[in-house]
Amino acid sequence: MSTGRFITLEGIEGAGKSTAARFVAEHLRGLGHTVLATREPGGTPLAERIRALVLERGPEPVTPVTETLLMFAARALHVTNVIAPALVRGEWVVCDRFTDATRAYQGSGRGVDPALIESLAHAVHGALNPHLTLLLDLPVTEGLRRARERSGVASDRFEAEAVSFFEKVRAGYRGIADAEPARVRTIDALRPLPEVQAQVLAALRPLTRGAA
Ligand code: T5A
Repeated sequence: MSTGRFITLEGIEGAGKSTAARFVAEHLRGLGHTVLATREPGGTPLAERIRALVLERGPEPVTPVTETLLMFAARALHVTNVIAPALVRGEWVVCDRFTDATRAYQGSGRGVDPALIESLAHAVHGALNPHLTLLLDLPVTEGLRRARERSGVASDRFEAEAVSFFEKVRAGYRGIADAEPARVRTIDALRPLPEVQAQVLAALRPLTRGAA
C-alpha cells in the first residue's frame, strides 16, 4: 500500500516557491524519505515542451481557454507518467505548482469558468489531490521585484502581465486557502528566508509526524 505524500507549492511570481521546494525536498530526504521533486507546467519531456509553448512570448494571442487546456494537457502527462507512479511506489512528491495555479491564474486571473477548470481537474487527476499545499503569500510588487531582480526583465508571457493581473491571482490563491484550511497552509513569504523556512517546517510537521 502507498505511503507516499503529495506536497505542492503555490504562489505568485517570485514568491519563493522554487527556493522553498528545494528546502522541503532536502528536509524530507534528511528524514529518510525518497523524494521526487518536480514542477508544473512540465515534469515530463513532453510536458516540458508544452511548458515552453505556453510560456513563450509570441505574436499570436493565446486565449484563456487555450492556456487552460495546455496546462491540463501537460498535467495529464505529468500525473499519469510521473506523479501517480511515484506515489504508488511510496515516494514523497514535492511539486512546484499544480491545479491551484490553474484555479488562481486562469480562473481568478483570466476569468475562465471555474466549472470548466474543475471538470478538467476531475478528468485529469480525479481524486488525486495534494495532501498539503504551501501557499507562499506576499505582496505582488515584492514578488515581481524579486522575480525581475533574479531574471532581469520580465522573462516569460506571464511575468509580462500587469500588477492588476497578479492582484487577482493572489486574491484567487487566498480564496482557495480560506476555503480549504486543512490542506492549504499560508506562509508569510515576505519574511526573511530563515523565518520562511521555520514556517514551512511547522506546516510540514503534522504530515511528517504521521509518517515516521
Ligand atoms: N502557470 C502555471 C499558470 O498560469 N497555470 C498553471 O496551471 C501553472 C502550473 C510558470 C508560469 O506558469 C503559470 C504561472 C507562472 O507564471 P513557474 O516556473 O513556477 O511558473 O514560474 P514563476 O512563478 O515565475 O517562478 P519563479 O521562479 O519566478 O518564482 P518562485 O519559484 O516563486 O521564486 P524563487 O524561489 O525562484 O525566488 C525568487 C527570488 O527571490 C529570492 C530567491 O533567492 C530568488 O532570487 N527569495 C527570497 N528573497 C528574500 N526573502 C525570501 N524569503 C526569499 N525567498 C526567495
